[in-house]
Amino acid sequence: MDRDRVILHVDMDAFFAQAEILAAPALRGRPLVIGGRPGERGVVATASYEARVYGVRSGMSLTEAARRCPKAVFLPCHPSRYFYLSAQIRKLLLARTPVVEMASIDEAFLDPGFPQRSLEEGESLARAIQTELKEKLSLSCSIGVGENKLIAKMASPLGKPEGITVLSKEDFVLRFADEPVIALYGVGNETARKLQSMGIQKVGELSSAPDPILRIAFGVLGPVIAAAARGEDKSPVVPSHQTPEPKSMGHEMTLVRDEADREKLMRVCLLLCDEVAYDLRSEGWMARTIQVRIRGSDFTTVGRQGKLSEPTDSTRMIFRLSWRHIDAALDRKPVRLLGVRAGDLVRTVEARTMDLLDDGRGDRFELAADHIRNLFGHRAIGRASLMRTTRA
Ligand code: TTP
Ligand code: MG
Repeated sequence: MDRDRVILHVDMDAFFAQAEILAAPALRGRPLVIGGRPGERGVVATASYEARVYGVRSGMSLTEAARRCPKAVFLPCHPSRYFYLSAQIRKLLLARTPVVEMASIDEAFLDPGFPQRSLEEGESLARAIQTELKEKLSLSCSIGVGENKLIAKMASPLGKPEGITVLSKEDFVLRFADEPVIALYGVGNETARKLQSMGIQKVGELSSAPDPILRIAFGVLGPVIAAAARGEDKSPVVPSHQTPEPKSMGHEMTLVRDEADREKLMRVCLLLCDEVAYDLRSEGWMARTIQVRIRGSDFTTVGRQGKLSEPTDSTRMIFRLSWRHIDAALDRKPVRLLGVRAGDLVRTVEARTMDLLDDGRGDRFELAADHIRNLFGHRAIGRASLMRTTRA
């Protein structure tokens, strides 16, 4: 068989929902909607397959999801859990094959570099990976196997959930010929509209469209889109670079005016701690030490460091220690810059059990605030006491 490569595309099934089930196993088998509570303004991040039966989909409003499936359990997102699991998945895949490209938080392309380039070999590797993810991480996934990234990526959803789909190029052409062009990986709304205006509706029609016409409409990309419609794709699996683990996370703020007012400085400190704690929570870290930096109007800089009583990602705890050190270092001189840095980091899941929901009210507020920030942007929410602080 004249085949260049065998590529696998691994994609977790209802990823955020599975992560929530790991944190609270009693949820298994129930219709779950992840993204927030029914009355909230946000949208569904994902739904378990039990909820999808009722027509609940990613991107749908929470209100619509509640209408379609009133008995579903609605949960907010917990990004630190998902980042942590994603790193575990990556580690497991890297142990199986050297070239792993994490394409998003829950999907990866693998290039096992098989010398025989047989799809059968790809299928048995897929089966081994699926079993290992289930046994070691209790996660189910679906895997597409094909001779390039395009085919593997378009094959993996076909068997969801818990499926393995192997497609040869010939299978691919047959399977997608009658699908609308938007079904083709890489073709977005804009391209699809343009193709439609040219009378090209289906993948099959695109595969035989003349290159010169496509070139006029899409430039050099024209022939590439047509090749994709024929199941051709030469793009390599690019190993995701291992982002080095951070040693610390910090924020600094130069004040609009040099400031001596203690209450205003306290608000700036709270804002900085809120940002540091948000970063920690988003990436799944807890800090064991805090460093603060205070620069006076005369540019003299003082640094202080303190140890937290236990690892934390809580704004409240980080603020308490940071402010104690900043306050002790203030000497009536106007301040030009404040900085807060969290150090000696430890992974959240190693620092405490997975269930963050059962924590105190303060933490619950912080998780809810993180969720709103993720949906509406970083400046969408703050503590009431921060509202009057302006950023330099
Ligand atoms: P997907 O892999 O697209 O979806 P999924 O894993 O939930 O379900 P499946 O693959 O079985 O169809 O996305 C991975 C995660 O990304 C998903 O669990 C939640 C998140 N996500 C959003 O937050 N918003 C979205 O619109 C989508 C599509 C996903
Ligand atoms: Mg998925």
